[in-house]
Amino acid sequence: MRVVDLRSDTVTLPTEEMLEAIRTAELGDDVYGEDPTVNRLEELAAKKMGKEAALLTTSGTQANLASVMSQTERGDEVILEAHAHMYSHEVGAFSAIGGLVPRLVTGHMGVMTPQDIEAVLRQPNIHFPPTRLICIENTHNYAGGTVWSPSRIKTLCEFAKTRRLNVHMDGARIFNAAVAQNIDVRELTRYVDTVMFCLSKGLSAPVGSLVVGSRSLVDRARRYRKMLGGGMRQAGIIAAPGIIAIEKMIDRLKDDHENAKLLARGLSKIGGISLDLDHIQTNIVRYDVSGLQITASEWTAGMRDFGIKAGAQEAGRVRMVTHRGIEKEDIEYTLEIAEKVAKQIREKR
Ligand code: TLP
Repeated sequence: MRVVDLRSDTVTLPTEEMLEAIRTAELGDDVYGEDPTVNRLEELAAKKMGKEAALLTTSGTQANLASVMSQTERGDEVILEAHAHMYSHEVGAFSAIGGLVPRLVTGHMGVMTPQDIEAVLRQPNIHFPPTRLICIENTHNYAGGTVWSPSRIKTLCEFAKTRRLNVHMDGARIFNAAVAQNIDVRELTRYVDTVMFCLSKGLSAPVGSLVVGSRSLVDRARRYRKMLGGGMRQAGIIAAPGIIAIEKMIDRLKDDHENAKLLARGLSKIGGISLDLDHIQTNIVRYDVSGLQITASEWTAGMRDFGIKAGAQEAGRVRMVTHRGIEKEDIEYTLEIAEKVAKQIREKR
């Protein structure tokens, strides 16, 4: 059966060139700082993001955690958007391991303004956990891959500095945000203190994420990575495909964005499915099937019978993510099946 896997861009497999780079990578013990391939990746990542230093981690979750721990003490309060991945999808690591107290702010399409944050800031008081950090997510996963613009980031970070708060950016898909806005990624990283980004999503590398920031923050994050069990030895086998991901896999993200728009336009025409086309800015398509009077998992089970894999979320929310390996024809096929499944559901009622 033809299979179209739209659950996530994390399902992408390494390219042939990546596999060859893994086989031939120069290796050493990275806990001693002696893996030349890891060192090369970290230098490249820091330069690409316009920061002093970088740190390779095992996953986005570990990179986010090491980043926030390097800028906080246990018992501190951290401001996050209400649907932030760090808050909702990282097993509570943030509180369970970092000892941090979340303060949630509802943004608009994943973006928060200084006014939104001002509204939850309190004067220092013996009763309150001290607020230390603001976390932003670019692109914002739950809002449907929506982007923060450079000016929104600048405004927020300038505000944060006046309140002596640091800003961490969960940039798991930061290159999608840069490509969608046709800008250099440094426009998005310039004002924030730390950024994490993933090699293993749209960029197709098999494993790994990076933390970037000032030398002193990255040194602290390196200690926390070790504490979290992320000190790796011959990690050059992870870094080698990561270098190719950064050097060669960014420009093609625009194809994923075009496919996402095509998919969204098609889905929006199917009776019973609703979605807001303004939210389709990168490679994530979130839509609601409640109009068909079914749950998201009933919908994804119906699609799966025809080989189309999608992610079911709460109530009627479904997510599809475009990535390397998904071509225009796969989107057309997905739309054909979606129409067929929707028709079957309507006829059964
Ligand atoms: N997101 C995954 C799942 O966890 C949902 C996905 O398929 O989208 N920040 C953001 C914004 C993310 O989307 C993810 C992964 C992470 C952090 C965590 O990265 P990993 O999975 O490498 O720990």
